[in-house]
Amino acid sequence: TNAGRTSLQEREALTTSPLNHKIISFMKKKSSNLCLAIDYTTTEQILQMVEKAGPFVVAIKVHSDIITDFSESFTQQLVQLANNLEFIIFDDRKFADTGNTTKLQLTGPFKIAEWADVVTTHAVQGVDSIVPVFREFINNPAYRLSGVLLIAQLSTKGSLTNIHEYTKKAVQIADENRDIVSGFITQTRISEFSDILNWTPGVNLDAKNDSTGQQWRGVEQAIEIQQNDIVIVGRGVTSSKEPIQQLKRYRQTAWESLTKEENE
Ligand code: 5IU
Repeated sequence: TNAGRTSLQEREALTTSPLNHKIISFMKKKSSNLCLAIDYTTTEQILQMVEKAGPFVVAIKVHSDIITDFSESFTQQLVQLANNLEFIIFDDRKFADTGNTTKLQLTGPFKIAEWADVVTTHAVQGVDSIVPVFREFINNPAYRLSGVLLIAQLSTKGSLTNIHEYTKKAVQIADENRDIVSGFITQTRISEFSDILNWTPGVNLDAKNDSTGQQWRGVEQAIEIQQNDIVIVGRGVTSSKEPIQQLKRYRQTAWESLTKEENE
């Protein structure tokens, strides 16, 4: 059941993050709590999918470092689509290095901070290598970057984030820095603060695992039982023969799960 879930309205009132305000407004407007993970490797494939999928999602997630023909023209087109179709751009870069290296990676050849609304970071490098670095970019209006998602739990089999103390420390970093940490990547809701959104990968309605450690579960488990807010779906949509049909199915299922109690 959704007992104890904070409604979107309450969250909107609680959050001071401009990024989360934007996301919640997209959620309400589109009746969607879906993020599409597009792990295609060419800009043409990605942009074609974004054009079709954009209206149904609140975020598009890419991995800039798997795109074989990455270019500035690609990110310009992506930003234009995001502005027109109203979704946020999420680069799943998973920073994990010293603060200085992270800074160089955010501005390096991919210029991530200029076009991504949000990026992921691990917590393993410690608070001082994360918070001041991201704060500098997020508070600078020259950059599009406006929030960071802290990886508290991975979806993969045998993940070391399952060591309880690790997740607890990650949550502490987020809880104390909610001006920049706008969300978690997590499997289950782990923070008491309702203004931090819980984004969850590892969702597939038709398969349980791949051959390289990924573990999937359904939407009901992810949203109603584990109390996440935003579903990240990849191959369930992108490997399908009818991706947009599947996308609509995930959107509908995930939104019904999220709003169940509010509608009852
Ligand atoms: N992703 C995960 N699990 C994690 C993290 C990131 O699956 O713990 I952190 C990414 C990997 C992929 C997407 O880009 O989310 C999920 O796609 P599939 O639904 O195709 O597995």
